[in-house]
Amino acid sequence: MKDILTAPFVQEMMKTTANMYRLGWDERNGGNISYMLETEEVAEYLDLDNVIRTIPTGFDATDLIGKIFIVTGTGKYFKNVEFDPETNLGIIRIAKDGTTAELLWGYKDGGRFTSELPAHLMSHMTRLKKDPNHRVVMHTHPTATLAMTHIHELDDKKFTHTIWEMCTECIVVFPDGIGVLPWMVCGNNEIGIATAKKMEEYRLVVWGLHGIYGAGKDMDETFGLIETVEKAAQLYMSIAHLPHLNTIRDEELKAVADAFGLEYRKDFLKLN
Ligand code: 2HA
Ligand code: ZN
Repeated sequence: MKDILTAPFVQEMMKTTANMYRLGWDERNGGNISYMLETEEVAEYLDLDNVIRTIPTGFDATDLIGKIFIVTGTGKYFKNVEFDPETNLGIIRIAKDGTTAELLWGYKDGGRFTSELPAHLMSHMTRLKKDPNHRVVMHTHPTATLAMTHIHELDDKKFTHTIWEMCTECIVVFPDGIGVLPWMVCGNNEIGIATAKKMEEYRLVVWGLHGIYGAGKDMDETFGLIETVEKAAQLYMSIAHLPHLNTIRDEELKAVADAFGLEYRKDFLKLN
């Protein structure tokens, strides 16, 4: 059996959480990541018959029975993951009943997965139906994106349009746009259901006055989606109060999307 700490998926979780912490997005225990793994890949590092303990999830994830995830722990700090992955991360498998997680590794201090597991697993279920290559759900509190939710209307179309207008690459990176939820209580099934519903249309979901969710086929793609929104939000926050002499017009957004041959949310542009 190989050393789990050398596994690429553990290393990726360590590097990504450290990176996000240093960007200032994940203060204290803010943020959480879940990453669906291949069973054969995990079997190189862990005895899959050895369940350390079982933890109820509090909701039904029948579609994910038998699937294995590496997930950040509840109450754990991103800044600490790289120094003690076995306490701050866990590897869980969704048990045959669909409502229990079998712990295969981690949460060494008796801990458990993030309180946002409902939003994560429900989003995984939704995105897997859209894209069989989907693997990662990431939640974080990027500063400018959050700031923008204080001063901008929380509407999918309006929010996406403003972000798209900030820099040329945005419509290329997320032609499917951004879903936006109003402020809601976090950590429960209700926000999980609302997030997963938005994930039917979008790989990015902003939680008003809280943060953002991203979904993608690997860590880089998912991080890159969020990073690009955050960059645009930084631009918005630096110019929103200034006179605007130039902007990317809707015909120009269309021209970029067409040049890259992208399916984009045409209804999010004001073209007639
Ligand atoms: O895990 O970010 O939304 C802490 C959070 C909750
Ligand atoms: Zn959060």
